[in-house]
Amino acid sequence: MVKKMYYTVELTNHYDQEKGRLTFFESRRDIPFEIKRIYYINSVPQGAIRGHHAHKNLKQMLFCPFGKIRIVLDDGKMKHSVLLDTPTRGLVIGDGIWRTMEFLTDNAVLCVAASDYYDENDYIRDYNEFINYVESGYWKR
Ligand code: T46
Repeated sequence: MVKKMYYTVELTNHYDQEKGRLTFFESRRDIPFEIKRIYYINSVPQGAIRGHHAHKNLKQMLFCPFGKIRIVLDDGKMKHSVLLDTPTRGLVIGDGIWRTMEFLTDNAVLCVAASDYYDENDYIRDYNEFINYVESGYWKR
C-alpha cells in the first residue's frame, strides 16, 4: 500500500495575504490510504520525546500545523530524521518503522491521519522485538 517506507509530501495550500493559509489533503489522492482515524497531540513540554515504537500494519501521515517537531525514523538498519516545521509538510510513514517525535518548541501540535482504528496489538513497543521482526522478514519491501 505505502510502497516507500516513509516520505515527505508538500501539501496543496491556498494563501491569501488578508485571510491566511488553507492547507488540505485527501485520501488516495494525496496520501496512499483511506483515513479511518485522526488524532492529535498537544500540551507537550519543549524537549519531550514521544513515540519509541513501530507499527505492524498501520500507515499514517503526520503533520505539524503549529511549532517544530523532529521525527526520527528507523527501519532497523538506518535512521533518518525529518523536521516538521511548516504546516504544509506531511510525512507519510508506512508500517515497520520505529519512530520518535521530539517536540522542539513549546505548544507544538502533532496531527496524525491513520489508516486504521486504534489497536494496541498493532504496536511494537520494545526495540529488540522490533529488530527481531525486521530480521525475520516480517515486512517484505
Ligand atoms: C504514533 C505516534 C506518531 C488511544 O487510546 N487511541 C489512539 O488513537 C492513540 C493514538 C493512542 N491511544 C492511547 C494509547 C496510550 O495509552 O493513548 C496513550 C498514548 O499513546 P502513545 O504513548 O502511543 O502516544 P505516542 O505519542 O507515543 O504515539 C502516538 C501514536 O500512538 C502512534 O501510533 O505513531 O503518535
